[in-house]
Amino acid sequence: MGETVSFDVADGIALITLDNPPVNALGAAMRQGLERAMRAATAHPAAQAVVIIGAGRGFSAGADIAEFGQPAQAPALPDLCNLIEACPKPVIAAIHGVALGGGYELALAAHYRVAHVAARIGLPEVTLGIIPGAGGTQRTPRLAGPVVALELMTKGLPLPARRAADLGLLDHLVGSAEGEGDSAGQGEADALRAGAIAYAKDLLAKGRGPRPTRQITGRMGDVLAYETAVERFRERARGNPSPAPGKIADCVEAALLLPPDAAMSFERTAFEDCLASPASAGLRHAFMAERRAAKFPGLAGITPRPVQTIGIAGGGMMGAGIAVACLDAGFKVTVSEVNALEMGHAEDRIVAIYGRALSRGKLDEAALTGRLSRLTMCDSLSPLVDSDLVIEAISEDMTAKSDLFAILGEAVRPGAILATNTSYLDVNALARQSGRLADVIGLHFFSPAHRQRLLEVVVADHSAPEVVASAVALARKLGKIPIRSGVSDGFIANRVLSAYRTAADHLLEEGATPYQIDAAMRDFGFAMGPYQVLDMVGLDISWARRKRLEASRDPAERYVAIGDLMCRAGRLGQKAGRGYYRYTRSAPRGVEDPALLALIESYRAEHGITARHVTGDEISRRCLLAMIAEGARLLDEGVAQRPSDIDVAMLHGFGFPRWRGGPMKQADLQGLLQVHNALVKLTPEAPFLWQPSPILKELIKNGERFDTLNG
Ligand code: HSC
Repeated sequence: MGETVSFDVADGIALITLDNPPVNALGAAMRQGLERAMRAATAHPAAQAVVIIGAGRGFSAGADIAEFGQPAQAPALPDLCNLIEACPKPVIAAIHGVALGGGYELALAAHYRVAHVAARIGLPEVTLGIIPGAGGTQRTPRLAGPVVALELMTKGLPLPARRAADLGLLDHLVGSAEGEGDSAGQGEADALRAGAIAYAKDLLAKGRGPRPTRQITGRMGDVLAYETAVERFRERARGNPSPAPGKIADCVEAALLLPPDAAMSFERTAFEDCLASPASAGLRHAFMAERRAAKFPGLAGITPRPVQTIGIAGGGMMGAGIAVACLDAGFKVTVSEVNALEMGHAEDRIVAIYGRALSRGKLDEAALTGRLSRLTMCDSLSPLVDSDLVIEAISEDMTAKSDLFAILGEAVRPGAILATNTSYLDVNALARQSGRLADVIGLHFFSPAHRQRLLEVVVADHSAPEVVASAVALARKLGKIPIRSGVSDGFIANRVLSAYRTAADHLLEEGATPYQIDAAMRDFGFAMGPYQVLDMVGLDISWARRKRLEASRDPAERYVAIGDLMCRAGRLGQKAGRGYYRYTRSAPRGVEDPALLALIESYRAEHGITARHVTGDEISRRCLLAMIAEGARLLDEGVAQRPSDIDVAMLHGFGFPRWRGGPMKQADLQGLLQVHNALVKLTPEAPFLWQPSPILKELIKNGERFDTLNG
């Protein structure tokens, strides 16, 4: 027996247990073990029925995503599912925790499905750019009908057990509603095992035998009804860069029209087509990168400092968002402002965030009361001094932050952690101001802080390992994705963003319009172009940074002053009614503004620049190259610990299209030599932006890719 699968026969029932922590992914060893166990159960004279159950947290999270792209090892999951379905003894899948993707397909191939009420099932393959490829597109419509199957597979969202049972996707539920929705515990697994064995015995007592899903046709409905639903779906899916949603619809259609074996082959080909698509490469990379990001070096065996109470200095937009994130995660939170008036405004912001959540039905009154009972508002710093963690979230001003850190360093209880939410400033300098080097760390939240999942954990030169471990633990509790950054102006995400904007500004200076640049980057996959975003956040923010860096800027650096001119002319973006676009009551999303184009024209004339023709392709290519070049510099400098963290920063911080995986993944897909050569060609134009970093050359020399550095 494979060590990942155990097999036991008792009282007429063969119990097969999947045991491959942490999520019972169906890797090769598990598939081989399960195949052997199924054959043993089939042959065992005392076994009259078979129950397949998961050990640990759940049934199975599906195929092992890390195996995709590796040489295939038998048995393939679809073949294993067919073996289960063909078993001459009734097979019962017993589900607790989650049965997702190939995990649920395994359950679909069983003859009966029993689940704990707190379990969730789903076919989320579409989020990885693939389709259920182990019979899921064929067996789901047979149980729940083609329209439900289409929705389940194209949305990829998990269903709670009760809903799944209502739809015919589960046969029997066990356990009490108590703790429903909580993560799977031992009690849940025990209740499920007993319930599934009892269910199996009941089947035998009633003389019910195997019930192959492929033979069930009652809910298949008529083809015409499906065609109407699928037509609407295809309309919505138009333009999706991933082929998976369309292929899922094709496979369901095949289930309706073709004999089962032919339709299964159709599914296999469609799965392989999707797996080979660039969109799937990007989406699978994003999934793995997000999970890898939380692995910080040097924390093995380090115990985080306990954090139960959090103080937040500053209740502006960021402070209020951070407060909500912490309250939602169950912490006791104290927010301080400079006086009673500002304290009232801060409280209003927090209440407004919750008001929106209430009106959208994301929260009920009871939950809101619970959260607000853990919130204390105050108009001085004193109530923060007993907190386990204090997060500074005041305005981005080094003098103000330095003064605050000096006060916090003196006043806050020894052993507490002092964090800054700065987006750019020197965390080492703030740590020195506090006089408590080991206690200080950066926690850079993104706006809106209660919703954005990215959290840059800025590890200063002397941050204690247990302080870093506490930050990672905090991120997990807040449901955020932490990435480790060293101290550097703008850390990871803002530095890559700045390179992107600089490349765009160069093209603007040379002849492109902001509207062309925005359109090209939307075509690339961003929801908004760089100038739409600048208008939204306000041009004064980046202007303030440029002014701060003015004294230290290398005079040889190419500098585009169009943004500065706009700020001086009061074109600060949406809030001023004009920026790169013009905003009116009838055009709140902005329209092109000839006055801005005239301003750019006169800037070019003043600087002796003759506008050249720039294509959309050149725009997206250069913007991407600039992001890659800056990402490589971050790796060279040791600010980012791995390329995939840079991808996560751009995916979650600034809306880089997920299906492209991130800038560093794009570099790997394009080929590093090609990237390097393009950068070399551009270098004379602006060396500080385009000069390829040594790490790029080193990887090429060794025949490696950025992915090699991801570990
Ligand atoms: C699939 O099933 C394809 C099949 O339809 C067809 C195959 C046919 C092939 C045909 C060939 C001819 N694999 O998220 P967490 C790891 S595609 C490998 O932090 P949570 C994860 O990386 C799959 N590893 O925990 C992490 O590793 P670490 C469809 C997987 O409690 C650890 O588990 N299934 C993995 O927040 C913990 O993960 C899905 O898309 C996997 N499938 O959430 C489900 N799943 O410890 C994907 C997880 O080293 N998984 N890991 O950091 C999830 O949604 C979440 O992980 C869970 C747990 C909800 C399971």
